[in-house]
Amino acid sequence: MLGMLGAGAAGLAAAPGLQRGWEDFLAAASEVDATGLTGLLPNPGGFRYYSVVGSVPHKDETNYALTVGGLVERPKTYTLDQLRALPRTRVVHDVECTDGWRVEKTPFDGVKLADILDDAGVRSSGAAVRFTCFDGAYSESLTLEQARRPDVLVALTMQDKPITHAHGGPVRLYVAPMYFYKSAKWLSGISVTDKVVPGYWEERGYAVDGWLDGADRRSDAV
Ligand SMILES: Nc1nc2c(c(=O)[nH]1)N[C@H]1C(S)=C(S)[C@@H](COP(=O)(O)O)O[C@H]1N2
Ligand SMILES: [Mo]
Repeated sequence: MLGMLGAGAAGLAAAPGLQRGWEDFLAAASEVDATGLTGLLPNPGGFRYYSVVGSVPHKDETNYALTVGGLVERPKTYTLDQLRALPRTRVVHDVECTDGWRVEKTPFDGVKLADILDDAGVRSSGAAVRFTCFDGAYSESLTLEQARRPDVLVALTMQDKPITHAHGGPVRLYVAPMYFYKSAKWLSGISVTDKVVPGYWEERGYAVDGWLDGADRRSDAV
């Protein structure tokens, strides 16, 4: 671990312009950090980077795809350009992880999940939504009522910049009123189901309803 930190610091000193390299390094260090040492590094904006797998393929406009299926009338696959062309919504909310860190007033921008569900036409048997990721491991879930909130986004930007690979780009889910584990990174699949299928951390003890303290749980709340 210390070897990795040293190599990263040396790389930064040699090439201070390589922001993306530094972010990827921090992401990798954060994933294997059993010591908390990466918390001492200049972590951009107060975020930690999480992944449940060691490496995730990079995707961009040439190979990204978001598949929408399950209990819908019109299954569909979006390219990144198609997603970017849809009407956008900006949500500013505090991000909070169950590990205790938070980043206040973080802007996210993207397509309302509700719009994507409406485009697909949810069947009357649909009651929940399951999200899958191109890391090949993570998954998440929401009830249909939660999924239709106006503050739940298929996000394309974070802090008004394209979502970086380390933060789950090019496309991640953003569920503003819930703990950040609900905001699946590297989003690749949206499937309407007849009941909630617990996600990766939910199978390991996290609450399926990940409401933040003080969240307004009414379905039309923003
Ligand atoms: N695909 C995927 N999405 C994920 C996770 C993950 O490990 N893999 N971790 C979750 C958790 S617990 C948190 S706190 C946030 C962290 O997002 P960040 O790495 O952009 O800070 O992503 C959430 N979404
Ligand atoms: Mo988290």
